[in-house]
Amino acid sequence: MDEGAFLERAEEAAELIAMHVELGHVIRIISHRDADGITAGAILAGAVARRGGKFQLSIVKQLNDDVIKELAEERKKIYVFSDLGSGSMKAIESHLSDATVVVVDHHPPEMERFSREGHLLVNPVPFGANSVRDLSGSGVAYFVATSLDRKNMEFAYVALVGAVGDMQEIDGQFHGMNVRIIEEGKKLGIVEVRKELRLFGRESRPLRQMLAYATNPEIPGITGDERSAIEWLRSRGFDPDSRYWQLREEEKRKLHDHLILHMIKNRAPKEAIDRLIGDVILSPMYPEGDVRHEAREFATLLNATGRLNEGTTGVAICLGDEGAYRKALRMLDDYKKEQIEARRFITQNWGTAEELRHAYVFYAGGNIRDTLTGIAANMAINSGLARRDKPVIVFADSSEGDGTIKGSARTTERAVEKGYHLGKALKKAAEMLGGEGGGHAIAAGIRIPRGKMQEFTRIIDEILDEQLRGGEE
Ligand SMILES: [Mn+2]
Repeated sequence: MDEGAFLERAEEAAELIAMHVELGHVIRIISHRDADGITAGAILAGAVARRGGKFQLSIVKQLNDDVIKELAEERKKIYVFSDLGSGSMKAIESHLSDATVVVVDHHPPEMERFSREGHLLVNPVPFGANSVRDLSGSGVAYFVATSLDRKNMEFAYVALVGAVGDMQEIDGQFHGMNVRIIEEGKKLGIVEVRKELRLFGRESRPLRQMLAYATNPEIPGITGDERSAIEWLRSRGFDPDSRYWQLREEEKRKLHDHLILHMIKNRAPKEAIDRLIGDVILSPMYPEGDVRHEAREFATLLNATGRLNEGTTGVAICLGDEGAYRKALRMLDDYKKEQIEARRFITQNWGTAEELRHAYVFYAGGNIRDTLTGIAANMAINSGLARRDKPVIVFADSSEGDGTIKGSARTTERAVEKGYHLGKALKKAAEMLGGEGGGHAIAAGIRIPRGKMQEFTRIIDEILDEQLRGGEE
């Protein structure tokens, strides 16, 4: 990718924001509500504050015409969208024509650039970046922030938490401009990268749960079975109640070796074994055992705040607010319980999933919260309910009680390599069914009227079939 040209664009964005700060305008920040969006919003807000400016920040589930129209009614001089906006460029141009707009994002954009003066797209994709691995929304925000003031390099760790939240290192290592953020963070002494076990729970879970709850990758015979995890650990000389961070370096290495051996013996796929040990991002700003010490746990905490409509609490945590952190820990507890319920539901009812030629479609009704459909779809893949080369789409009734259903589609790198692009597929299906949809090749979402479920099932198979035959965009 052309990093130089991208950084010039980030510089332009910084100049626009700085100018509005000088004019005393409120910088209106709108960011996505996942970990990447929350960190992106926090970095931009922190940068504006450092500059002595005022900001107003909202964390939103998605950007659509209605949201943009509402924002337009605020009549702000400048709007900054982060981790979203690239898919709504035309709507932004038409509804926010009088304002300055900066879109700080990494999703594939509708157009290479805005046609309107005063509207600026900062997005690495037109410069040749891969949106799912080279830079996240928080990373784009980081480069805008560091263009405003080099001191904003102190957000390097927060930016990487966003990247991890978006699973940019899904294959076990970081790529593209993420590497540059790591280097800058290391230089400042606030980021550390270690080759460690990449399972969730390094700081907060006892080993028995770190292994038994492992979903990415799954550990054959251990995932989903805490008793066998305890047994497995004891027989190899580990205390099942200790935490990964408490192990000495040689103990960690011993654990890695045993796990890899176990995976090979149980014929786990090579890609799963490769993902097991890899880059783990830590920050010495926080003590061992603190959720914020490791990027994946930090990202999960932020995701939880977003899903519980407490995204601004997540932003406060990124900006160092201890009270917000305590509050979020309590929320995370509840959130974990819901995930376990969702997992149980999908496992017990997978028989009702409809298996098409190109996808599985599972309808959970009101049994899974609509914000957990993506997690449920990933569970179906990672626990072996679904074939890995076939996308999974999980639907649940909308919590808004508006007669719509919300679906999340998930799949694997392997399926994407075959030619599937879930974001494009759901966007097209939604257009045909009077809903809305879109996202990445590997993960996407859709909302449609409940009565259109049958029709959806029919057309999604055709759309995916078309994609494999390379017929269409
Ligand atoms: Mn993102």
